[in-house]
Amino acid sequence: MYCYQCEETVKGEACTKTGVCGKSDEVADLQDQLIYMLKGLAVVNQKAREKIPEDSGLKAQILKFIKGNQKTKDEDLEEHINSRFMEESIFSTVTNVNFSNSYFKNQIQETYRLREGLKSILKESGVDLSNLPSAVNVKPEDLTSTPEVSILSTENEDIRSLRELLTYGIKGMAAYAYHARMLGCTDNEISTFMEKGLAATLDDSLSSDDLTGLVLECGSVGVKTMALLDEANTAAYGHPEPTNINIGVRDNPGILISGHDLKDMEQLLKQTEGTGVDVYTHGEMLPANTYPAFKKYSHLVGNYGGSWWKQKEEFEKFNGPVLMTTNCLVPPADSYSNRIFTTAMVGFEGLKHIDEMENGTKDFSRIIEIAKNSRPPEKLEDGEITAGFAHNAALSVADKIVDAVKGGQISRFVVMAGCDGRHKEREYYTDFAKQLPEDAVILTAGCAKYRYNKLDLGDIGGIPRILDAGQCNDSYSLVVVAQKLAQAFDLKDINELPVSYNIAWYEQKAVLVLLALLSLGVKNIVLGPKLPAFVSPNVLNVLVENFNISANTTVENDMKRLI
Ligand code: FSO
Ligand code: SF4
Repeated sequence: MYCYQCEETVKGEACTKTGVCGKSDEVADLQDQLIYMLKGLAVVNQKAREKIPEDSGLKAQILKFIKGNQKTKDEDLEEHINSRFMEESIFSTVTNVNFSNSYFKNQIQETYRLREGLKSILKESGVDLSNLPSAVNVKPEDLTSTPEVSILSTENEDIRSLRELLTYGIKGMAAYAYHARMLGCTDNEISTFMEKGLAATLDDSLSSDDLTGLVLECGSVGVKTMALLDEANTAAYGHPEPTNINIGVRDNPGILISGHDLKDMEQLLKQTEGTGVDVYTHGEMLPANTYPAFKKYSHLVGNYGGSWWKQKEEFEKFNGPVLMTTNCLVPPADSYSNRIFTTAMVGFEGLKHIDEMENGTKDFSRIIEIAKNSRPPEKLEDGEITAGFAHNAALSVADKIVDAVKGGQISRFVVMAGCDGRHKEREYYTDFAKQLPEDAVILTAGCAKYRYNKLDLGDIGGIPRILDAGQCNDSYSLVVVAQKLAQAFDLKDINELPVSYNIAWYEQKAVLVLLALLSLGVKNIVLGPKLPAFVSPNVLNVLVENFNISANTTVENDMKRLI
């Protein structure tokens, strides 16, 4: 294995024996093989998209094949040629999503079947499929002896770096596009970009400049993807509202739900209503407590615990079953693994999995039955945290914010969005939040907030000093707010706002968020706790020259340069 896609990679270089995340050598290799197969499928998809407009019968033929061959639920082929399958497969390779050998073996076979089926239909229609990259023709049984599957097969370290940066951005995009799709929102531009980007990583004729252009394009399609997911979430569940979220417990048995999938949240709340079982959020599901459609359920008690990496200790104490809807799953201890359920792309050998049914819904009754016989959760803490400042709520107090800036009560906003992680060095973010001047306001999204969202930082004229927009994808909200503030202050460039960026990253969704910010022209981002291992010195230079990105240093030093 050679994996360096996340921030916690060994020695800031790569995991080569086993993953810090718990991923085995075999699963890491299978993930690389799947990504390689998907690149081949992306090339074939592109060929189909080119041909369909000039061959009306082809579309019906492909649709018939796809529907008969795999679990795609795509209705409209032209829009969604294998898109759901692609999104699911790519998403499953994101850090901490799926650890299951059998899942990846099966997905590789599915990719092969789809690819070969599409190829034979295209050949019959006279499409020339010669001179295509070998990923278009490789057989699953030959993957282990195919050198190109390995990241290291790209010898030029800058080309390798850009290919991986693009691939990881696409991984984040696939995850967000999948959640939007679950709520009925799709965009053909996103699907075609994912294919274009994956195919580009196989193309030896592309230069560093070409790939850099694609990396930035990934960021701008990333903005669209986050906007689409925002639209999907808010259309289905309303706009998040400022909410004081309970972090204590009640005496009933409970179910803990983690991850990002709000549709799973909705179904769980509906199915648990009136059963005597409470529902608590964990990690990235915390913002669900701020959506009007979920707040109306009195058995949604609040949030339990902290961010993803604390789950071993916290799931143990929760006593009831836990539903993992997306990352981040930590390989569970035996003591509680029998009450962990995975769904969607999350997988771990031996854990129980809830699949979607034919009608697109899920049956959580097995989880509810276990909950009924569980002890209530053990109390971890008491009190409340405030969240729900996505763009709609933040902009509803925009006048107040603008006045506070003009009046000097607020001197600066610091975007401290992104991720949390296991390592002690992330205490930096707690210390940074504590040491901020009292007239600075934190804008956050993602699980990074758990490093400081329980601190009592107070408010400025009724505006909380931590404005939490929601999940990592809700970083989009922060951009909307920054753009509106720039308008209110009559500034042409958002970099002229009194906003600094001190961002923490961990996995590939954060890579997409970062690329999205760069595509919007955001400069001077400080990134930590470590710079990505997959960014080569020359690629870093490009980022420094164009965007003045830098690594975080010490709290004292960064405070001076950011505030
Ligand atoms: Fe990931 Fe980061 Fe969303 Fe966290 S991007 S790690 S679990 O902030 O949030 O999925
Ligand atoms: Fe290592 Fe991160 Fe890859 Fe896991 S995802 S194997 S921790 S680099």
